[in-house]
Parts: sequence; structure tokens; C-alpha cells
Amino acid sequence: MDSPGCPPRESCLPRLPVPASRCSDVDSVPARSLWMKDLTSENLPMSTTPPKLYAHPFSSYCQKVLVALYENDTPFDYRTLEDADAKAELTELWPMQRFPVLVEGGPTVLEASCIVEYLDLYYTGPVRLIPADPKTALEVRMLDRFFDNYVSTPQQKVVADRLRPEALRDAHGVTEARAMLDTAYAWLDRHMAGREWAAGDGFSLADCGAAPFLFYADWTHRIDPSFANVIAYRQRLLARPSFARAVDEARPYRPYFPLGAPDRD
Ligand SMILES: N[C@@H](CCC(=O)N[C@@H](CS)C(=O)NCC(=O)O)C(=O)O
Repeated sequence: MDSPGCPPRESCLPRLPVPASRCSDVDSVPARSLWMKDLTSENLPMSTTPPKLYAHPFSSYCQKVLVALYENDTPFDYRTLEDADAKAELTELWPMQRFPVLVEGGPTVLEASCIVEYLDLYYTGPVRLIPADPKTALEVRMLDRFFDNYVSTPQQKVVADRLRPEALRDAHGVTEARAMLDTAYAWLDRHMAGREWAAGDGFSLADCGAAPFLFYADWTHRIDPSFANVIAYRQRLLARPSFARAVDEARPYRPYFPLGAPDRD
């Protein structure tokens, strides 16, 4: 949990217990060379052992990366954050202690979108998550930003608020977040008309994020039935084997959902 004096944190799913010192203990931040090696060609390609993924099965940002890994059957060493040792390793690797984090011999790869880009670059499989055509790739990245900033961010705001002590809750911020979700659903409904996937012609990075973000957004702020294209897209994502697997692996952790997990999906 946050320690006094820490900046407010927009928590995601789940909010795992963390050491009280995490935000203030600047001396414990490892030297740059230990936690962030350059992602340059000299440090790559990767080692002979599979990359380690520090992740939790119930976390939306981790599911974004898990979907990418499962799409191409990419081997990896799952360092689940249910494990105390994995949590301690994550603390060493990334002082922000946000997850997922991917470690591959030399480099530490941060941020879910960048991890998916990394996988597409170094573990290229039959499903190209970043299309080879740069113009289509731009569209994919734009939709990826849409789902991150206008679906996941307001969804997390609503959940994070519930975790605050009642006296510190931000009712106005939650109202704004819910309004942003409605605006995002409306925009997406128009965007998805006649489309199967969010960008380009195939399943991509944009869909890797859309899957968990729309999944939890609907739990948090129900998608109005009038947004039939969004609802149909969410169902298509749920039926995609890579995401269905991630959802199944996360089922045991549904009691973690701070608003109460609905009895569906
Ligand atoms: N911008 C990051 C966000 C990652 C993130 O917020 N992860 C959540 C889990 S879904 C987390 O680390 N939560 C831990 C906490 O807030 O204490 C990314 O794209 O990877």
C-alpha cells in the first residue's frame, strides 16, 4: 500500500501489497546500469534462455503482454508476482514496481506496449502485432494509445478511488473518469463499425491492449447496449484463444477486484 508522503498512484489491477518504503527510499534505487541496459543492437539478440516476464495474471497491463506471447506461442519464464521472490526481483529491476517487466539477458524492457513491440521485433511470429507496413503500424500505435489513455486510464481511476480511505475519495474525478469512458465507448462504436479488429486488417498490438482494458472497463462502467459494435468487439476479443487463456488464468483472482467482480465473462 502507499506510504504517507508518496505521490498519489493510479493503481491498476490488482493492487498488491508493497513495502512501505517503496516511494521514499531513493537510496535503494539501483544504479542505471543495473536496471536499464540500452536496447541497442550491441546488447541484442537475446540470450539462449527464454525471457523472464514479471507479471500478475489478474493485471490488465500484464494480460496485454500475455496475449502477445500466447498469440505466437512465444516461450517465456513466468515470474508471477504472487511469488514473494519474484516481487523482490521486480523491486530490484524497476523502482517504480509497475508491471509487466520483461528481462532478456541484458536489457530490461519496461511498459506493456514496448514489451509487445520488443516481442514483435525479436520473437517475430506468424501473427505480426506491429504490421510491417509503417502506415498501418502508425494506425496500430494510435489505437494502442487510445485504449491505454481513454479506456484503461479512466477505468483505473474509478478502481483506484475505491481503494482510497473514504475521506480521501475524489467523487468529481470519478465522475469525470466515467464520462471519459462513455465518450471512449461512443467513439469506439463508430470506429469499429464494419471492422473486425481495431486497426489495420489483422489482430495487432492495439487488440492486445483492447482485450483486457475493455474487459475490465465493462466491469467498472457497463458498456451501454446501444454501443453494439463495442460489445461485439469485446465478445470477439473474449473468444480469441490467446485472451480466453489469459482470462481463464486470472479467474482464481477475481476476488481481488475492488468493485466486486460480476458473475459473467
Ligand atoms: N504504463 C504501464 C502501466 C503498468 C501498470 O500500471 N501496471 C499495474 C498493474 S495492471 C501496476 O503495476 N500496479 C501496481 C501498483 O499500482 O501498485 C504499462 O503500460 O506497462
